[in-house]
Amino acid sequence: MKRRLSGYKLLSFLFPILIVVLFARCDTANKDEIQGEEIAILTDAPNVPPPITRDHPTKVIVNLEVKEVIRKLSDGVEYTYWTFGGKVPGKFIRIREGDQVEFNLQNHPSSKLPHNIDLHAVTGQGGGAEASFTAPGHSSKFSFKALNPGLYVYHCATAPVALHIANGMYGLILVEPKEGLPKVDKEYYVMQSEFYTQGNYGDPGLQQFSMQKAIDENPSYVVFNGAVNSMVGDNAVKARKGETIRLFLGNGGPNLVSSFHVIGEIFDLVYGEGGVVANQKNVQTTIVPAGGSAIVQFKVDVPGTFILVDHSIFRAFNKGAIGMIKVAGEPDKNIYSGKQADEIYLGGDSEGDNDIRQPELEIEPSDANTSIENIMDTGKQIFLQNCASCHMADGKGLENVFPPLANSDFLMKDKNRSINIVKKGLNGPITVNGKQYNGLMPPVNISDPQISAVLTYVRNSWGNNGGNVTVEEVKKATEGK
Ligand code: HEC
Ligand SMILES: [Cu+2]
Repeated sequence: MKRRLSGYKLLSFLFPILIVVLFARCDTANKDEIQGEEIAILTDAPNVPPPITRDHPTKVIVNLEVKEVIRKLSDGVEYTYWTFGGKVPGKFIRIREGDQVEFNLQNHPSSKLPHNIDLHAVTGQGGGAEASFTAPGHSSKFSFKALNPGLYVYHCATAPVALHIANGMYGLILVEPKEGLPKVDKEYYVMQSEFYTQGNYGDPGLQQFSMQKAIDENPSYVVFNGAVNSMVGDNAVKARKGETIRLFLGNGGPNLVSSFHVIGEIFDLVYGEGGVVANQKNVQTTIVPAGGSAIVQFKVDVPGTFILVDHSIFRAFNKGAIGMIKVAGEPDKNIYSGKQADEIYLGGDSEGDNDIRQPELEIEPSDANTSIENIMDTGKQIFLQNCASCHMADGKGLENVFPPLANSDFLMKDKNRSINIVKKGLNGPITVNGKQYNGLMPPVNISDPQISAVLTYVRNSWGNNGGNVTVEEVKKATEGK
């Protein structure tokens, strides 16, 4: 009797524990089991689908449509893009670690070619490439389990692979870790890539692909989000002072590695190569490999326009790799004062140093009776030594920075004004050939005969037709000014 009772007691004591343990086990099992299903929200750059708040994996259905479209590459320049979702880069896909993804790749009937998709997030043959090979007017289905969290590139892998990528077939898929990413205020999608066109940067019209330039890795365009200026001016992404921004960075290549930098900001955190561990703090420039990614996070402490660049810097100013983040809010003069003074600085401590800015060769036009050929020749040398570093040797200037002197309506309109510009410098907004410039040209420290020669050269070169500028005219124009 005593024994039976104690056995019963033991059972009644253990039973609730058993139940709890069973339930707990069920519960953890459920958290790793696929529950329900949903259709993935896909977004065009620079937008990112909302963070995932689920605490369990689900079946996610991704419907992605391949389309070949003609779109703007730059002002007056078009290109036939091959796209995942109608734009370059392709749609941003956001899923959760452990999700079971049903992937439907649809190739629009208007396509000329078959396409497929290789997602770097996929564990399996070709990242899905063979399974998703799809002829125009067809749709393919395959499934994968998102085993590894991280930010991954996807791209077309149909032969010739390099051509499909060069024409715009890439995008990003984020596999959020189970525990999610830390909360931030703004998330944006920025993908760099290059375009290899028959024409040079800015050559108008519908541009054809150049195989030779692609093989030489010499792109005409390096851009963020598929086109020049797609993140500039009204297309800039926005934030408010005090907010924390996360950028999901991708690089579609096909060839170049990006040295990604934001002018006037420091990345508080970098998740190198798109992994899920922030592995570095306080970074100025981060690498985004071709076919790879990175995540950067930073708080914006002051208002302003922060320029995104590939710090391989000719790509930024000459090939299009520029974007903008516009941060609104009240300035904080403690963190950044803005310009506090602009004073005359003569350099050195004695008069003797003042000839530093003189041309190395003293080129003086000899006599008033020299031939026009002679003056043009002298003027050209003065130009190359004093002006070409900004206005370029061919007088074409630099887009948005240095106005052209070649065919310049502004230059030719007013001879006296052009003399004064060389002598006194120029700043403030001007319009040259319909384009706005707002820069600063310092006074050029040359003699009156030199000004007369250089302006005679400039006003009679590269399509300008303006007669000569005499020394007398230079003297008169600057008198009393
Ligand atoms: C340090 C760069 C720099 C140098 C050197 C320079 N310029 Fe300029 N120049 C500029 C900038 C910038 C502007 C536009 C200023 C503005 O936006 O107000 C300009 C404007 C001009 C303009 C009027 C705009 C136009 O396109 O017609 C003329 C003319 C001109 N420069 C001539 C010259 C000549 C001639 C020399 C050499 C003797 C020279 N510049 C040297 C930067 C420079
Ligand atoms: Cu393709």
